[in-house]
Amino acid sequence: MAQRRLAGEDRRPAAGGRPVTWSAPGRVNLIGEHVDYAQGLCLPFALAERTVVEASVRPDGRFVARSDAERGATDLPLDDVGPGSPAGWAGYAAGVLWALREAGHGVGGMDLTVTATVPLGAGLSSSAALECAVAVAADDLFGLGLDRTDLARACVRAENEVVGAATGGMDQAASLLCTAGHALLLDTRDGAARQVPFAPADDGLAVLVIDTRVRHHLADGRYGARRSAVEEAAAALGLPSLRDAAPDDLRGLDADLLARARHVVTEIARVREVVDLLDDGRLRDVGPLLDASHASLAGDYEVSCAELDLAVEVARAAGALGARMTGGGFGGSAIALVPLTSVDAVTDAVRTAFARAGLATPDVRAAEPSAGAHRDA
Ligand code: GAF
Repeated sequence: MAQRRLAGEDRRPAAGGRPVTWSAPGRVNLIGEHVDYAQGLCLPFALAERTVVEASVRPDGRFVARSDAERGATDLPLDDVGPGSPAGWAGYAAGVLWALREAGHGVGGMDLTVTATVPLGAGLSSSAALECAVAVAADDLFGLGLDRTDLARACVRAENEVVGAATGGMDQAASLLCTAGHALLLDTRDGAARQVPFAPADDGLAVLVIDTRVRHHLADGRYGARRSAVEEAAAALGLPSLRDAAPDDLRGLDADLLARARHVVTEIARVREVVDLLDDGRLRDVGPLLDASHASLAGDYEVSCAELDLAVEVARAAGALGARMTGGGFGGSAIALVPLTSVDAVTDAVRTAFARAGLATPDVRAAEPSAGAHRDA
């Protein structure tokens, strides 16, 4: 499906021409969970699993999309794309074109065929991967010349306004800005990003991703309720966000808001500690911070579930240096930092524990810090 890139062809519209492909990765977040809508710090890295879009311009101004995961095509005039339309997975893709047009960019109809290796609903950002692949395709096909921050903004608007999921911006930034061999230190207050060298295998380690196969849906109420609580806590404290709140500042909040706010404040502090350790070449020492993150997400933030807790607990008992849920939670995936010598033992222990509990077999695989969105060669 991928075709060779010709020199100087990057921004040439392909109207009537042969289709080419763009792709964008899913991500795991090493730490900094549920803080991106509180102007916090996150530390995601891109997965090798990607969503590929074969795309071309449609001179008739229609948006037509097919996916290998669905029967049939979505086909509507681009003028009919907007909040709630089209419904379902195509809204993430069409929504990007809508957001680019809303921002005043000259985007027309597009034909898309989507093939994904990012598992859907696994908390690994399959939605952002689709949005970002479409964004880089549109940028190239319509010669927009936008930078990645502008593209990320359009992807977030697609998700917030067309799909109606009130997510923050971490996943889109990760999919567009991550580079191979690095984690991305993302400051969601001002969008500043720094590439932090991250190559677990060089330290004899692996980051295992354990997909519990419990599927979540971020457009449901629980994610939005957490976001509202965090905004309410900041307002009660008279702050624009919880970014600069200290644990002592939270006194006076009622018990529920206090717990939610305490997660955000402590999680941002943990990101700083992990980055300091990585900068010092001490990846082995981040395990306890991953554990503390999980405890905070499960206890104070209540976004874990029995299957994620089981994966984390069993991975640690079998030799992981630390483990936590990753992504939005309520299902999806956990990560475990594991010595290479213990990868098989941890994998087997998790699978066995799930089987004993009568649960579906989790998918367990090592994550390789990979490249962000690009046009395929
Ligand atoms: C989901 C959201 F899309 C992100 O914006 C982020 O809030 C994450 O959950 C939790 O850290 O992936």
